[in-house]
Amino acid sequence: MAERLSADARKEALGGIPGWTEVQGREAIGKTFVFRDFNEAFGFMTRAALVAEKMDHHPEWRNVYKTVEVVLSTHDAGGVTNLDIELATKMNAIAKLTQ
Ligand code: HBI
Repeated sequence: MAERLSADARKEALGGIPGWTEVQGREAIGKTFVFRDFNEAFGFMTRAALVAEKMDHHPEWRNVYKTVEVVLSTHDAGGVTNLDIELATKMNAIAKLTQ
């Protein structure tokens, strides 16, 4: 089971994933992706969903038109783990391909 990251480790990890920040009021990280249109936004979600399923690690996300708000935390660990950092990294890579 993935280990919960300490506040310092979380801050350190955030340095390596551009655009991701701590979520206020809970141990989670978040990022809002903005795409050209809904088609691009949903394409991102489709690809990210397949990656998440393969990892067995799933995002909390909300899509409004061309915007996708993502929050990541590891529910089983009660905080942020390396799985969240890994999925965030992969989401950044997918977003680059679809923007
Ligand atoms: N996704 N974000 C997140 N956090 C979890 O703890 C988690 C998950 N997806 C699947 C999953 N846990 C399974 O391991 C458990 O539901 C068994």
